[in-house]
Amino acid sequence: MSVSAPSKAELFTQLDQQAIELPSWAFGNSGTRFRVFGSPGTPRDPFEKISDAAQVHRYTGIAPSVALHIPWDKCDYQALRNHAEDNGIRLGTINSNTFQDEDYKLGSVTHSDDRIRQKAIDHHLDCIEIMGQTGSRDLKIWLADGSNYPGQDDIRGRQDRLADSLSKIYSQLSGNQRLVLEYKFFEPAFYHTDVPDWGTAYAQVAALGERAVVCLDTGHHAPGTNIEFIVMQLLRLGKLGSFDFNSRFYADDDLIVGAADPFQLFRIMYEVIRGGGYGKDSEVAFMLDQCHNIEDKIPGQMRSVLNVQAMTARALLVDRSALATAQQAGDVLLANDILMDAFYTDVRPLIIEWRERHGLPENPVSAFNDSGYLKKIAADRVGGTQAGWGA
Ligand code: RM4
Ligand code: MN
Repeated sequence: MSVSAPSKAELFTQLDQQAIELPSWAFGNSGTRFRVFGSPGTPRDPFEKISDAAQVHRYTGIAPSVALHIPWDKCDYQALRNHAEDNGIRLGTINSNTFQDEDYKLGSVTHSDDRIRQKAIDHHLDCIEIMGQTGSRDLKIWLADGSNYPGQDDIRGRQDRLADSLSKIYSQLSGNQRLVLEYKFFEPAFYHTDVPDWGTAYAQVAALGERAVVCLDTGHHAPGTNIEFIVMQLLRLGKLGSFDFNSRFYADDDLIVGAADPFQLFRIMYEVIRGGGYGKDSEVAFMLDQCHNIEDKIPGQMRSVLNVQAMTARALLVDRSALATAQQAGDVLLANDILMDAFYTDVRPLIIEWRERHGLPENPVSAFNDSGYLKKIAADRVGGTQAGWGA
């Protein structure tokens, strides 16, 4: 059955179902290989990161959870969970980290040394234990594993060891927990990466079982890649687990999502909706994976979630029944027009009305800026070490 453009009431009901998870690391100082610029009031521990993330939800209404990175966010997890709940949000995905330890120079879960491979597996088992305490559903794995020179290592042997390590990790999940494998085409390894693309991630998770799925980070593809095609294919195969949203101009730039190419974000959201990946019956998780190097972090995160909301609203407006008719008739230009018509719709007044109905400010970013929160944390958070990349 085809679906036509939703009425305003239907659109609002759909927008009510939006939930975007924030990355704890977006609130710390982070950046490029060059200078990491600090800002006053930057969190000094995971609790302060959660307080800042709660501000994003308070003003936008669509960012109810925060992803943690282990060991960056190592702390008393029960206390952190209570702190999140006291602030009206919850803890989300647990991200493992096997890219900052001396032992992992030549690989982690793919390493040929049994001791190092076991150490990397054990780290994931610790993460699963943490998930029990935080109440998290997803264990997200991104690996820096790869090689820099042809012949440096046996790329097939590494793939076999990857499969073996992942199955050991997967076997420890319980209930509705999921293993989410993220791919990235290059960096830090430059010759080959062990999980470079969606096909490899798919092959690895398909071998594990139903609760193993793929994470699509929008910054992890070669320039010109048709990302919405990958979205369609993973949804079609039932293996799209989650998104890491960000924008790129060149490599893995981790900029505000929708900043570089809002049209691409629209196309992605259209395929998500068309493929059943949006709404209460879907398990697809929508997360941000971003770094704010020169802009204020809290409003930077707000801008990101608002960009996702705006492109979701436009994608929801596509008249899918008219589109299907035009496609079936082979009317190339009309079909394209129908899609573009939704993309060109100014949804700002609609979203302002949606916010009004939820008691949210008309302009979340300026309401936050007027609240004095940034001034307050700059004054309060003195002393200690600011959290940063690797904190
Ligand atoms: C990686 C990858 C992961 C994120 C880390 C911080 O490039 O995108 O999702 O956890 O960066
Ligand atoms: Mn990512």
